[in-house]
Amino acid sequence: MFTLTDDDRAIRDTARDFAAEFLAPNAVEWDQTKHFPVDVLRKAAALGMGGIYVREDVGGSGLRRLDSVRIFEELAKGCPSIAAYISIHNMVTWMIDRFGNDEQRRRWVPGLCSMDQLASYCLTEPGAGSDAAALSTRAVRDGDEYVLTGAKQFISGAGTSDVYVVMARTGEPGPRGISAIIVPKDTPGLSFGANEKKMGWNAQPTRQVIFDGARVPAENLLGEEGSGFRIAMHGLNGGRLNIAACSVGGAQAALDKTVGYLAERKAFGERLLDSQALQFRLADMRTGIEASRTLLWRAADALDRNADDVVELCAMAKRFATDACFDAANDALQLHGGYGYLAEYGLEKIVRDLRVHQILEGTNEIMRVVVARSVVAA
Ligand code: FAD
Ligand code: 2MC
Repeated sequence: MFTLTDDDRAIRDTARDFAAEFLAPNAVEWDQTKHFPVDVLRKAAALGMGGIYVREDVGGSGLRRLDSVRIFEELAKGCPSIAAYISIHNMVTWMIDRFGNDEQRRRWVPGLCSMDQLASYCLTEPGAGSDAAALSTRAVRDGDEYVLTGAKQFISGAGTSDVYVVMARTGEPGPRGISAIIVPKDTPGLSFGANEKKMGWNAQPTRQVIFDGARVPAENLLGEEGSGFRIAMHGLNGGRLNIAACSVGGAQAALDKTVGYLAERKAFGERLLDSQALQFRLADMRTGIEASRTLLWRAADALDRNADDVVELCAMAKRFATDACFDAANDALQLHGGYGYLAEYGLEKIVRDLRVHQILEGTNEIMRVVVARSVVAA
């Protein structure tokens, strides 16, 4: 797992080169102008990054989760916000590939793999975030259609995305009354809230998704009625790893910038890089990032093998990496002094982008809930 083959390196380097050429030079500007670069997303898809762990017969790259976390680390070195959107898109695309029937796979997945169509994941509601199984958006069967009513909150890509996988209640209260339904953007009765004003993740839109009697064909049901919560959670296991990988990439980029900066900057008659106090800070940052990467690869390997402890390993990796890498990025800002606080140095953007990784795809408190359950049950 820790010795990369030539193929592993080629996959990683493709993402690294793409990020260096198309993401890094534009990241600060996209953040400031709130620009969502759909054309650049499609370039990433042309390199196989629209359906990384999706099967090849429908246009996917057929790679492993281990490849995926390495790819997202590299993409996030260029821009954590864009990397994270691509990770959400991959999560949804995989859910349709994994849980869809043949017809659904053939209809939806190729356009998602090429990113001609973009995807959003709709679980959170204004009244149900961490307690996702309490969601109240309804999907009522009416002949050969479902009629959806309710609202989803904080949906990444919403308004731009073409395909929405929506977790909605079709039955009893609790997780077993929830179904996953594919809702296309042009569905009558579907609308979007304003683009939220956010601390970070500004290069991608976040909006409410509102269903007012939105009708979709019953054939858009993913899996069985009542299996939607489990489908959503299976998607999130890999999603949590990819978000954690985005934190690793952001923090590594911040550390690399810091070493370069301290080598140039002089104070008290020496290069700041020669100060042992600051070298110790760099050592701790590097250790936090490396420990995150190591746990992440271990969890990705468990997901590839469908290991018994995969759920808690994904939660551990998400919690640990997003905390440790936020701290490392924040330290990087500190070591840049006042310049770290200026937008043009790119540090404060990384800190703002990484902050939300401690909140979304399951807050880090919820990750502790998941891990604690496995400890207590053991
Ligand atoms: P709450 O659930 O209200 O939690 C509030 C606080 O209480 C948190 O600190 C939480 O950890 C803590 N808490 C809650 N329950 C417990 C407990 N049992 N034990 C200990 N602490 C607890 N959702 C989607 O479905 N799709 C998306 O694309 C998406 N994108 C997002 C993008 C952004 C920028 C943001 C900010 C959010 C996004 N989300 C998305 C929503 C995100 O997943 C939720 O914000 C998150 O799950 C937390 O839900 P909440 O905000 O309702 O907080
Ligand atoms: N993987 C696979 N299955 C899972 C699972 C996981 N990670 N977590 C739960 N399940 C299954 C579980 O096995 C059970 O199955 P069954 O019905 O066969 O027994 C079912 O799902 C219900 O699980 P629980 O009984 O554990 O449900 P509970 O209501 O206690 O909630 C909790 C579990 C808190 C872990 C879940 O609600 C949760 O993950 N909350 C956080 C919500 C979240 O992550 N939101 C992210 C939104 S997306 C986002 O932010 C983006 C940026 C895209």
